[in-house]
Amino acid sequence: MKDLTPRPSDLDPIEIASRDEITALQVKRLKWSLNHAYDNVPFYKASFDAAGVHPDDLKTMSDLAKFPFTVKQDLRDNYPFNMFAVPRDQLRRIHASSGTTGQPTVVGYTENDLKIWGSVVARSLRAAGLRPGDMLHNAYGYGLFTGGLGIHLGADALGLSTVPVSGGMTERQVRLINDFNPNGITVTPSYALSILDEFAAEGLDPRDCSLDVGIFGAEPWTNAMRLEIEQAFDMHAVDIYGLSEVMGPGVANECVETKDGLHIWEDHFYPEIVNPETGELVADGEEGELVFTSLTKEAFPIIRYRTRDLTRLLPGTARSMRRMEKVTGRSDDMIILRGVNVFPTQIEEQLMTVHGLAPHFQIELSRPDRMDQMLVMTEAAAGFASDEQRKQAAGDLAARVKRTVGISIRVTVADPGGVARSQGKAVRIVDNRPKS
Ligand code: DLL
Repeated sequence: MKDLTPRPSDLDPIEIASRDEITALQVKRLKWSLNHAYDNVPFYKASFDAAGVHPDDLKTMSDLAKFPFTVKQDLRDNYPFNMFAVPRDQLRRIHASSGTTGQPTVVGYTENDLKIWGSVVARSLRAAGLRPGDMLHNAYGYGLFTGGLGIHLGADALGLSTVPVSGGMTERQVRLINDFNPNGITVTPSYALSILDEFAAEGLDPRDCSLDVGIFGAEPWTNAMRLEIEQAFDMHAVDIYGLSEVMGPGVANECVETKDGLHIWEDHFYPEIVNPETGELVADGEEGELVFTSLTKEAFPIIRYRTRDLTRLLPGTARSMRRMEKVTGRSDDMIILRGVNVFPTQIEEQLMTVHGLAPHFQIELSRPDRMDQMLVMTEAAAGFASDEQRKQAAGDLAARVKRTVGISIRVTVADPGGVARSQGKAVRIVDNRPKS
């Protein structure tokens, strides 16, 4: 793999500034952001007042813990535009979550917000090893989803030439990669695997293609999956994180030279980790739920937003800004199986080590006889089609999960291509348990 380490002189000075400088900037910006939210969004005025706090109470960053949380339901209750802090004519863009689980969440951006979004995505793409003049194959979906257009903004800001291919039409993805020779690809890790399958189906070796780096996010994926993708394409694979409520992609990104977790662009997004049950702050290094406060957003300031994503904060390495460990999963995706907490990423981690299984899977939950059961639906890797080989692989996966996670599961191994694919975020859990 190519050495893609960016030159220090190419970085934004704040990326390698001292912690004192970063904190001073954060305090200044946080004061502005709290006042901006309080003065312009009735929801924040009411919630701060109810908690007995005022933006003037913030003297240091630790005072932020006195302020109330914001949760997804608050955004739904204020559908579509009541969380916005600027008049409608100041808006330049609207995005929204898919809303498959209820009322969609709508977010907005001013011109300045778009500029900042472009700058943090540019920083992310540069951290991944891309440089001005490179070509980017952008296979995140374009539309209300922030992935496609958010990455596009950053690619423009960095000076890349973008192929705005969006998700889907997998044969065309492969053709364009082979014909255009892009340096990088941005795509969900699960859809990257579908693209990989298409290379194989066409008898092409993905290691021969031009890609030097893939920038994967929008859903959880493991280091085991990183290795699989890196080896298959002979390219670097780095993690990009973000959420619409906080901005979109580019809230945090891994550096290609270290690949040790995602540096949070703390000059714009302030992270905290709380205990998901009690809401109490936990120290850096401890696992918990990630909470974000925007420091510079105009149209849609967000204060102490409970992301439901589970991770921990770590000190900076390649940059001064703190890192978040790869997200284990969302608290909503945590399965409690006969008392044991399980995340789909734990199944993925084991699956990747089993010989003869392809890296695709879906988890089906059911409750026969009032006992929860987990069925992991996998598929055979090409060349592992015999009944004997499949039986062995299924048994191997069940044994590994039993040993490492501590639960008994059933495993099916379908023909290659037998597990449902997505063109964006993978659907990992199919919950057939009766609704209580
Ligand atoms: O998924 C933004 C995005 C687009 C990020 C492209 C990265 C690349 P939403 O649709 O609002 O926004 O979904 C946000 O997706 O709270 C996480 O649960 C999950 N997520 C995003 N990035 C990662 C990641 C975009 N790198 C939700 N690892 C978040 C794990 C991720 N989960």
